[in-house]
Amino acid sequence: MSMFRFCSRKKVVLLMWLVLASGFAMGQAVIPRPNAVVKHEGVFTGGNELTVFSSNDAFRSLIPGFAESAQRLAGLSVVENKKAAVRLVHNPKITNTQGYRLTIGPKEITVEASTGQGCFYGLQSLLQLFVFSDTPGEIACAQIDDEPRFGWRGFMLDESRHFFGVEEVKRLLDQMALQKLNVFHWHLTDEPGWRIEIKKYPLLTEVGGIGNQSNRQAPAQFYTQDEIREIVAYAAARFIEVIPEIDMPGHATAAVKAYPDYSGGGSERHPDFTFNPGNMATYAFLTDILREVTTLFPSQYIHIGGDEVSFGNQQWPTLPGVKRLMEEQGLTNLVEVEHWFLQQMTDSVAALGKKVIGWDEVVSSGIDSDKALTMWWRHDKPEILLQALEKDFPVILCPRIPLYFDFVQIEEHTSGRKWGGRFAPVESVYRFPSEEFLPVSALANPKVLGIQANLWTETIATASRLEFMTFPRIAALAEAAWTNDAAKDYNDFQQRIQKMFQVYQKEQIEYFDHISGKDAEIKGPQK
Ligand code: TNX
Repeated sequence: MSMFRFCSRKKVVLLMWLVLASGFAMGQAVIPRPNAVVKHEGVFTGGNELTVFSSNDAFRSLIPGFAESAQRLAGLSVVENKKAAVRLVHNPKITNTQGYRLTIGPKEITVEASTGQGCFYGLQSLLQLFVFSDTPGEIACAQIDDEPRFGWRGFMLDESRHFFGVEEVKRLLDQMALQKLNVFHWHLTDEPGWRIEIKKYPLLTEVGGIGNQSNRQAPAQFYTQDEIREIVAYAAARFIEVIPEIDMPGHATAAVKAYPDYSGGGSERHPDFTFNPGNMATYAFLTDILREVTTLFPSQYIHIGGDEVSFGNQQWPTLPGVKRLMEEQGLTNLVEVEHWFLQQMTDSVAALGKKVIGWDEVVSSGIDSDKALTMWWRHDKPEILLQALEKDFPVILCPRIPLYFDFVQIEEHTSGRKWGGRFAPVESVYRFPSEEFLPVSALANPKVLGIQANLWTETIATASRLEFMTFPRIAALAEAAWTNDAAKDYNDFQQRIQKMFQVYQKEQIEYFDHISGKDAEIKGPQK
């Protein structure tokens, strides 16, 4: 009897613990996990209708977007009403421009922030609480004080290798916004295709837009300038900055297919891979292009690539213009020519009033770190990251391992990359950044502005495949970018992500269920 009683008490304790734990998880079913949550007694019960109000114009302008998402994801109808349950309040004391305070009382909810962006993030947290609630319209009382670990929380999409189009990009932006990601880096030019309309050089898209990684003859696909503006505005409404990348002097194949005068040749594997750095007209051509690009993107940055030039600069020494340039400038090898090219283009970009972003190859190019930012991608070269920081470059961390989403997610996946047997499981994305992936001294360096995942699409031909490679790793990325180590907890994330799977299902987003590990097909959808 007493033994039985002991057992049952143990069971009761266990049960209570489970209820508390699930309540705790429920109260915080937000991704990325907020940095500080204090739970209060009681629940807010609003039913199916939620009234919202703000006397601040910037905050008020966020209500329609919130209403649309709340309807779609939580079945809540949001109406603006002066006597509102949810109030959006301007609070200048919240010093982090991306931070917010969300207070949930039994009758009233307030979102406080000092900027529209902070308010938007408070609303995303609130939205998720409603979406994940088991009883519609009901959420636990709490106070959440939250701000991001990193100001830059990015995602890159390569649309040169394969093109996905406006609707898919908007779907991605929606998901980024829900998880508080705020930079969309758009890789628009590369070997297979040029994807951005440039009025002054129409052949870039008419000719350069033809083909993709799977089919060299595919009809031209690209974004018109109107479509670019539409995407930039769509992103801006979600506090996402769009940064275009026009890759140079390598990865230029599509451009020089359209305008062969500017070709610097290539290699057997990468024919016509480069722009000609010895032709002075190349600089005017590229500057014209960048000038048009700057009119489309309000970002202070333009990404000019700068990566992997050695894949196709073998013909440079044979070009008369390059020989002349080397003589005149006293350049002794091809790397110096490449650096000279990058210096010219950095100055062009500076003259256009923008800053350059370059892949980590630019760190040793002699460009001025005041005019540039670099993205550390070569995970096997930690010394380059340290050099970048020593030279005072602002840095974004996006090392292949674990932040390249064209790498597979589990050993058994076969379509996608591996590097010396390594790949990019959800958990490793979640653990980033840590000593496991980069030198300790870089971890706490304020020059590191943020982190980013990059989705290269050589092996990704369709939207469903794109989504399969992106979800749920993008959620792990968002938490890695937003949440401080003290509040990060992978086991807890594993609980919350299952709620997020329901959102993916609702939105018909293809995703990899890394928890059950089961897929319709273990390789993931090929189409
Ligand atoms: C390296 S990252 C590249 C891309 C490829 C990618 C494939 C970088 C700057 N260059 O051109 O698509 O690897 O993982």
